[in-house]
Amino acid sequence: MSLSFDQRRKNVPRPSATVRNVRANSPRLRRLLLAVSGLVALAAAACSGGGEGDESIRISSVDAASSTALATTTPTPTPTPTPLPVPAKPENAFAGGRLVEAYLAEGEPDIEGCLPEVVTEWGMAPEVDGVRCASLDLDGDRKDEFVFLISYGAGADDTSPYEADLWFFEDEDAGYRFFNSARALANGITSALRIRSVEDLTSDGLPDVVLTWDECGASTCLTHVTIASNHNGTLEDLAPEDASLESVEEFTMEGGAISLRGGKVSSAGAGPQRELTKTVTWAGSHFRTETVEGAPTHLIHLVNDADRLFAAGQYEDARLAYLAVVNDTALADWKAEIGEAPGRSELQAYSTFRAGLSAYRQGDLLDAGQLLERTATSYAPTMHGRAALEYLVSLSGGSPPELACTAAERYLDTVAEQYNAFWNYGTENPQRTVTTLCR
Ligand SMILES: [Ca+2]
Ligand SMILES: [Ca+2]
Repeated sequence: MSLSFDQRRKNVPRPSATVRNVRANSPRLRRLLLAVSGLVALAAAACSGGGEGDESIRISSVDAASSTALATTTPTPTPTPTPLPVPAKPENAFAGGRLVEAYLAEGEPDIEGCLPEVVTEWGMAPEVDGVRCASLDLDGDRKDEFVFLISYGAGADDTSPYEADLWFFEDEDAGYRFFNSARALANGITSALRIRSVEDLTSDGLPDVVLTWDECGASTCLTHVTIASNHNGTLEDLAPEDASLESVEEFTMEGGAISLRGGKVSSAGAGPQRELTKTVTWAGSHFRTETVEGAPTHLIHLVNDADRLFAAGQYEDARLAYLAVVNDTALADWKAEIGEAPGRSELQAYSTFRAGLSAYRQGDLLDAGQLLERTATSYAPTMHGRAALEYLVSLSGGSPPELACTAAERYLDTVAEQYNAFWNYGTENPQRTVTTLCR
C-alpha cells in the first residue's frame, strides 16, 4: 500500500550526507569557533601588557565579580550559549512551529532521527504510516529544507481521523525558519495526514511532497490529496480540486501516478454503488484527475451506463447497452436485495423501451417498432410494458413519437407514486420520473 521507510528515503535527494552536514556546520559550532578566536585575542592582548591592551580586555557589560575574575585568573572566554532544551509541548501542539524552529536552530536536534526527542516530549504518535520527516531541497538552491510530520495517531495503522499537520522549515543557513504547513497549503484541518511520496512528479528536478489527509463526516471520510511543490519560487498545493475521494480503500503510487480506489458512500440510503478509481498525474503544466468507474455490480449500473449514452446522443451504443441489460442474468437485483419486490423485469422492460427509442432516434423505424412491441408483450405486467402498449397504440393511430410519448406518460401518471418508488435506487443513482422515459 505505501512505500517503506527505506524506499522513501531513496527518494530524498542527497539524504544522509546532507543531514550529517547539518551537524558539522551548525551555528553552535560557529559560535564556539568565534568564542575560541575571541579567547586567543584576549590572551594576546593580556601578554602584550600595553595600556591600550588592558583597556580592550575590559568588557563594559561584565559585572564587578567577573572583572575581578578576569583580572586575577586566566581570562574566561565568552561562555558558549547553552543549547536550547527540547521545547515543552505548548497547549496547542499545532501552534508550536516557532518553538521547533528555535530548537532546530539553537538546540541539539536529532534531525536524522526525525526529532524523536520532540516526538516523545510532545506525546506524538509513536509510529507513523510512511516517513515522519525528510531533508530535501524543495527550491533547488542546493540547501535542504526540513519537513516534519506532527501526528497524533495511535500508531502506523491508525485509520481514525487523528489530528496532524506537516511543517516546512527552511534550510540551516536560513535558521530553519518555519515557513509553511500542510494545513495552510490545503486550507483545511489535515486529519490523518500522511507523507505518501517525496519524488519529483513535475520533471523539474525538485521533489514534490505528496500528502493525503481526511475530512470526515458522520458516516464517511473524504480523502484529499495535497501536492506541495515549488512553483514560481513559492511552495504551493498543485493538486487539482477534484483530487479527493470518499471512503478510500487503497492508495497507490506508481510511475508518478497517484491513485485512490474507493468512492462508495457508506451512508444509509446511498443505494448500490460502483467503486471508483481516481488517478492524479502530471499533464505537463498542471496535475489532472482521471476518474474510472469499477465493474458494475448491480443491474441498475448497466441501466445508468445506457442512459448516459442515450443522453449523449450516442444512440447506436445506447441501444446495445440497453440490450445488454435485457440479456444480463448475472448482475444483482438491488430491489430484491433490500427486500422489495424484485426489479429485474421492470429494468429490462425500461431498457427494451429505451432501446426502441434509440432505434427511432437513429431512424431505424423497423427495429424501433419491434423493440416497443417486445416491451409491450414480453413485459406486459410491468409499468413499462403498459406504457409501451399505450405508446404503440398512439403510434399506430398515426400520432408522431412526441404524442405517443404523451400517451405513455398519461398512463404512467396514474401509477406515478409506484413508478417513482420503483426508481428510487438510493441517493447515488439517478431518480427517473414519468417525464424522463421518452422526452
Ligand atoms: Ca533548498
Ligand atoms: Ca517537482
